[in-house]
Amino acid sequence: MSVHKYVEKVMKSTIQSTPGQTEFYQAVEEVLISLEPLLQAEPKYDNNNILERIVIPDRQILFRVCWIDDAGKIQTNIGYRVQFNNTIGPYKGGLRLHPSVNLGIIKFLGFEQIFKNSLTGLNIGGAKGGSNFDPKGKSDGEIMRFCQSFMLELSKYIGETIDVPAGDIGTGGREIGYMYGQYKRLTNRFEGVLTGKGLNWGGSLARTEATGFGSVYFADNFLKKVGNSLEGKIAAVSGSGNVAIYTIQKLYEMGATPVTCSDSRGFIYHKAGIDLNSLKLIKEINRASLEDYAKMHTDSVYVPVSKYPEGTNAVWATPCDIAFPSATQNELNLEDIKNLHKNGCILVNEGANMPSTPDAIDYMIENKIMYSPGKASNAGGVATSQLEMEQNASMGNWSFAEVDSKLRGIMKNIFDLSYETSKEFGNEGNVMMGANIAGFRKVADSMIDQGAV
Ligand code: NDP
Ligand code: 2IT
Repeated sequence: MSVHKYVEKVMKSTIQSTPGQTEFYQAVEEVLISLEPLLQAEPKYDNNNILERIVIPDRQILFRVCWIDDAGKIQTNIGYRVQFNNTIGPYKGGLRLHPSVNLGIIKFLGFEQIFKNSLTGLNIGGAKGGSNFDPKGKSDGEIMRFCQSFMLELSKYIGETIDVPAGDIGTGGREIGYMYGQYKRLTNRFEGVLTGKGLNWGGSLARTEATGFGSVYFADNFLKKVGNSLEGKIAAVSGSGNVAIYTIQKLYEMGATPVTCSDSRGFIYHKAGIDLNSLKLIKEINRASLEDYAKMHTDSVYVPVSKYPEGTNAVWATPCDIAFPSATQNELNLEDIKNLHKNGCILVNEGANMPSTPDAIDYMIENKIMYSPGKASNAGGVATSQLEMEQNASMGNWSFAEVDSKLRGIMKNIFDLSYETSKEFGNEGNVMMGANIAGFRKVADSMIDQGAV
């Protein structure tokens, strides 16, 4: 069988056996197609049934989460943890709290996480979890009761050497705190079972900043490779959460000017550059809408989502040199990349997971727009989570500078590995292909070593 037929066969059986999981198919298809040159060169992956095995999670856990709202009424959500692959280390990956969460979304994220975690060079396996709970508009008490109920069930399946969850959309320091408190109460164990913890109780300096900082370090490596730099660049950033905020902060530190940010309700264009303090105040402290930003900065423009042209994201119609999609999946489509290209954008560096649609990715590859795939460029978050686990295991605390310098080194290694692997397979500069092959190869070879499991 040709490798293309092999990939088609695995895709077909995945779709048949897991109906309705659109985002999961999208993630699987991107990886499998880009593996074809490796599969061609190395029949051992086909011989060992690796593709068939790697698209099926080790296990998926689905549970009911009941919690009491402020009016005393019982509310019900669905909780998930998909433990995808622990061949190279304990399961590791975030928890997403968003009304759009379903099994297909958690599976796409868990699948991506296998290869991302492999690329970090650290011993961590892939997992993801979350719930369709919507944290927006909830009181602290409601958030706490949800998190406690969620952990009541999740605690049965996790542990510092088993599975170590962390933050993702809707799960930040506050939620990790409530979940950690509940885990400790249930198990009587103070252990590094979650990452993104508070600094007083086992958290790591620089974990909050790590995904955004790491994303910018990755972009810096890519630009340097082609004799360019971040200095003087105009950057379009989407999102205004954890990843976007620290992307914006690091872009300034490296001489670029971020001029946009967005949330689910609208976007801000601020030609003078996004004011970081206002953004942190609105999002990290007040948990408010970006509309407040336009009130604080009258020279900025706020456009609500309802005013966007059909099928496009207004952030990507902004003139810029470099783009950092840092909100959510499929937020940058073909129309958007054409707009970016027309306006002279040379690099799309993904902070979010799978933010570019498949046709947008094809367009970037065909038109030689530099493209940093999220599983490589946003890996700084999970890599620093592993550094948090290391500190917990040794009961130690490292300085901000020490963690940040390790993060920089890890991002350089991920870039170099992805780039060199693209070269090895005759597609120099196709970092997506390089990252997929390099991330896969380590896990697949380890699966072969460990036999039929
Ligand atoms: P946050 O919850 O802190 O922020 C998410 C941001 O994206 C918010 O501005 C949110 O707007 C916006 N957003 C979320 N969902 C949608 C949607 N459906 N449509 C439009 N806007 C949306 O999450 P993070 O910053 O942590 O995560 C952002 C992305 O980065 C995700 O793809 C995540 O998987 C990925 N990521 C996160 C890592 C981490 O360490 N946190 C590590 C690696 C990747 P609003 O507030 O209005 O909902
Ligand atoms: O998508 C991701 O890599 C994360 N949300 C971070 C996971 C982690 O374990 O730190």
